[in-house]
Order: sequence, then C-alpha cells, then structure tokens
Amino acid sequence: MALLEKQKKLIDLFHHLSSTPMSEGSGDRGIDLDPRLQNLGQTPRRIVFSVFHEKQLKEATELYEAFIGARDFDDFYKLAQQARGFVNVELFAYSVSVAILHRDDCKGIQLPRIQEIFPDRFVPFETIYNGFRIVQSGAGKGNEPITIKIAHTGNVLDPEYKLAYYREDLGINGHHWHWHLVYPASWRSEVMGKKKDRKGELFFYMHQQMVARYDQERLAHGMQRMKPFHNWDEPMEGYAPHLTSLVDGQHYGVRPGGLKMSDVKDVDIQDMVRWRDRFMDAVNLGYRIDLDPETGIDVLGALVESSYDSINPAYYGSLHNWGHVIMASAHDPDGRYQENPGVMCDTSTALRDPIFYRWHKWMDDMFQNYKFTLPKYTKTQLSFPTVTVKNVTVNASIPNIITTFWKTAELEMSEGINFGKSRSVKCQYQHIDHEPFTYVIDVENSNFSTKQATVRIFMAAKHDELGNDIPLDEQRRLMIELDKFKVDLSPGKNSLKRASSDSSVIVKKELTIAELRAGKGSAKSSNEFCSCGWPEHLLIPRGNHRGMAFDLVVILTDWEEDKASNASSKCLCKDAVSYCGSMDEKYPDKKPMGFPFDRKIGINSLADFLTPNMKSTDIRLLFKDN
Ligand code: CUO
Repeated sequence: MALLEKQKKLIDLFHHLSSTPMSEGSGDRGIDLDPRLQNLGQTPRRIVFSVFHEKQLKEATELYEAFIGARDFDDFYKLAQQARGFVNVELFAYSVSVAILHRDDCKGIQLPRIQEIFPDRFVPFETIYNGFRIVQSGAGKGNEPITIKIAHTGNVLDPEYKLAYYREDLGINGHHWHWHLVYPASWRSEVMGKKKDRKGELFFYMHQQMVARYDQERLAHGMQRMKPFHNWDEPMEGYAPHLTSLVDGQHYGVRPGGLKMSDVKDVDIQDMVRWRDRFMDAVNLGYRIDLDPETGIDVLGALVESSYDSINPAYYGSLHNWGHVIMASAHDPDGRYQENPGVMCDTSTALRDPIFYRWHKWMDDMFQNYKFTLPKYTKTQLSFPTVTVKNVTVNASIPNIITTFWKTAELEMSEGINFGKSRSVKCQYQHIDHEPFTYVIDVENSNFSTKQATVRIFMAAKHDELGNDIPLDEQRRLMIELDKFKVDLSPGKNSLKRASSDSSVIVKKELTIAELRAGKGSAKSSNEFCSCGWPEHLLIPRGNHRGMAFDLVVILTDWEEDKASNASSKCLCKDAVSYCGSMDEKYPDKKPMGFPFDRKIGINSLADFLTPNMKSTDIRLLFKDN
C-alpha cells in the first residue's frame, strides 16, 4: 500500500473522534470481537483518560502492544478500527498514536497533531461554542471558513496570568504529548523488541529544560523564579483552564487557590512521602541501590517517573505519575462530585497549569541532589586540546540582539470537532515568535588534520529578580540547550555558521491534517521529519522591552569521544535529537545530557569556568510588543 494511502487511512481513525457514538460499527463488543481485544474496554468509553493513572495506562499499554504486534498494516488497521468502536476514546487516540510511531510499516507516516485531533484540550470552550453558534446560524457565504479569536482564560488579578500565553501555548503542549508518545512510561523493551536508550535520563533532562525555560520566561516579566513544590500540606495556587472535554461534555476541573493535596482512591499522600524518603535514602546513603556516575541518573529518572524500567516499583512507588493524578484531583479527591480531573491528568494539557512547573522543579531538585554527589568535571574532561573557540557572534538584524514579537496563527478545529456541517472552523490565536538568527563561530584547529567536533550551544539569563548577577552554580540550572551538532574542523581557521532553524531541539515544521491528506511530508519528500521537538517559535525566551541580558555559551568537544558506539544514520526521525533522541537508535551523544552544566561547578563566574574550547557571548533578547 502506498504511503499516502496509509497516511490517509490512519488520519481517518482520528476524524471526529470526540463525537464517536458509545459504540460504533464492527467495534461493538458483541460482534466478532478480535480475541486480542477481549480484555479491553475497562476504562469507560467517554471519560477523560489519564496516561498517569496506573490502571488506565495498563489498558492503554495492552492496546498499543496489540497494535504493534499486529501481523501487517492491514491487520493493524482492522484491529484499530475495531478498537476505535468500543474502547475509551482518548485512550484509543493515545494507543494508536504510540503504535503509528513505532510500527516499522508506518515509518514515514506523520502523526496528525494532537491540537487538531482534540482541539477541546487546547481551545477554551467559549471559543468552540462560538464556532457551533456561527455554524448553526448559517452565517457567512456557503462554506467559507469561519475564524474565531481564542478566548482569554483569566486576567491580571491572578499574577500567574501574565504567563498564560506561554503555559497555554498550543505548541509546547503538543510537544509534551508527543514526547510521552515517543517515551511511554510503560514501554517494555524486551516485548517490543526496541530499546529506548537512556529513557530515564531523558525524562529528567527534557523536563529539566522545560522548567529552566519557564523560569526564564518569568524573569523576563520581572517575576520570581518558581518556588518548587515542597510541602505536602501546602495550599496550591489556583488554575481555571476554561476547557470542556467534548468526550464527556464536562469541563476540566478548576482548582481554586488554597486547595491542598489529598489522598485519592488508589494512593495516599503518606505513600508519596514514603517514596520520596526512599529516593533520598538511595541518593544520599546509597541505601539498597548502586548508582554508577554514567547510568545513575538514568536509573533514577526511571524510578521517579516511575516507568516500566524502574528497578523496584513496589519499593519506590510511582511518585511522578501519581503526583499528576493527585494534583488533577485536588478539587474532588474522592470523586464525590463526579467532576472531571484538572489538566494535570494529561500530557497534552498539563503544561497549562502553573503547578506543573513547580511539581517538576521539585523533582528536578531531587535529581540535582543526586548530581551533587558526582565529582565536578576536571579541566581535562572539559577541554578539547588543540581546538580553540576564538569568537562567537549571533547574527540577527542587529548583531547579538534577537528580537521577539507576537505572531498570529490559526488552528483548524473541524477535523477534530463535528460542528454538524462540513465547514472549516478555525480559531485564531497569538504566540510569541522570534526573528531567525545565525550563530557565527570562529574556531582554530591547531592539528595538522581535520578534527570532528560536537558543537553545544546553551543560553541562560545573566541577572536574577533583583538585577544581580546569577552565581554560576545557579545559572547552570537555567542553561537551556539551543543546539547541538557535529562539524568537521579543517586545520587552521574555521568559520562555522549555523541557522537557528536547524536547532537540534526543535521540530522543523508541523503539517496540518489538510496538508497531510494532500500528500505533503510523505517519505518521498526530501524533508522527512517525525514531529517530536520543542516548537521553533519558543526556541528562545521572550526577553523584555529593554533587551534582557543572556550569556550564550558555545562549547566544542571531541566527536570521537562523544559519539555513541553503535548509532547508525538510517533512522528517518532524528530532527530534535537533543530532547527526543534518535528513534530506534542510541542517544547520539555519550556525554551526560546537559553537559557541562549538569553537575556542580564550584566556581562563581562563567569566565573562570571556560576552557579554550568554550566561549561565551553577551546577547540580548528584545521583545517588541507589536
Ligand atoms: Cu512530562 Cu510530568 O511528565 O509531565
């Protein structure tokens, strides 16, 4: 079957998913149910699914394993059609997405964006309701597209509202959903026949980076960096998502300010306290665990999540996943009001909630606690003898000043939502974007032969909330990775140029469902990509009107030492390797993720830390409020 044909068939599996009937067609359990689906359908069909909830994830895992195990594409497709008819609608979307990303006969197929599959997880219901009203009234000419501006979700009486544009950004929430599809917590390598290299470490690192980015967005607004969640009795800030699930017709839970975490049906706060204590004993006392500097963080990442790879889930529990569930249930912990969970229940909505970042910063502190136990990097480990970085400039319209601004975008909602008539209904929203820029890096290679190097580019704010310099050991935790790539250095002088759009952390271009149906992005096209990665428009923080000061740091290391031993270059999906890895291959960089800022430095100024193979440059992020 041609790739485009497969692509179209798979897109149809998602079409108007939220309005599928209670059971449909051959999926009805009573009629010829495939034995591989016999145990499924336990999660009620029309409730909000939580990938963080142990029992729901178990069912989703059974389903994606059945999909991945299907004999061939036709077998997979038939199985998926049948499952679509009776399992939980959102659980189906999750499992079929995991399968599409991992089946060999789906290579080259682009997963439709979750924003288009379930717009109700991204767009306030006021906006969607407006769409219904306009369609039903028959306004406008014939089938001309309807475009509605997205509604606000609060106002400045809530200090956190200043950052709603960031937390509610469609791209970052879409990224988070996709990342957890590529790295399912329940992935069983030995059953699936594909190992997820350094999955636990990447769980730590990708989330650490999201937290670092958010803290710098706060500094740009003159706000304090987040206080990590730290106290089980602490009243939490509120959040009202303004979302209504079209799967069950209920709004997502609202958390008024001041609520605390409570026991839920399957787990107690006491369990959480105990699991956290056990983690700290493992890290600080080495109790019941042997952590090796190379793999320790990977073991701990898996243990905290907790993923299938956790070394002892019975003992260390599932701190992270249950935390999401408990926080999502704060407004109705024992379910007496039969409310929907809050947005923390799902990977495509959790980033909207301010508590997400505080929860993950708390876990990041736990991981850092482990990193503190590792020896500092020596000058030898940091150096690349014979290679000197002479100068770094960021070329934008003004050198070393990058401008950010608002940009208007649209989301087609009628692929996901059945408005009753076949008409395009779009919502229009604004997001932060930046001008394109280029790094120019002058490097001297004093060897007589060509050297291969890994170029690592990071950036972090220079000043804290009070305008004081941030000490390096604090600043290192704000370092966001902008890019990492391999270069050949000729003997003598080299001038390297690299465009911001080539970054190893971003997804290059995300196609709409209409574009996918039209055949754009099929494997035959030259720019194959697999849609995992941070959105390009948020590659850098917003900055401020004065031009917020950042240190941009470029580090060259020896590729011969960095390269993963058996990484091949066959894989189609390797765009955003820094955050997403290289699908079906080893993580391509052997160094710890975040190197050289992942460990304690013990030096106060960046200038004193740098070896000749590193260089820092002062840059400014200038926000122009258009
Ligand atoms: Cu990605 Cu808490 O895992 O969200």
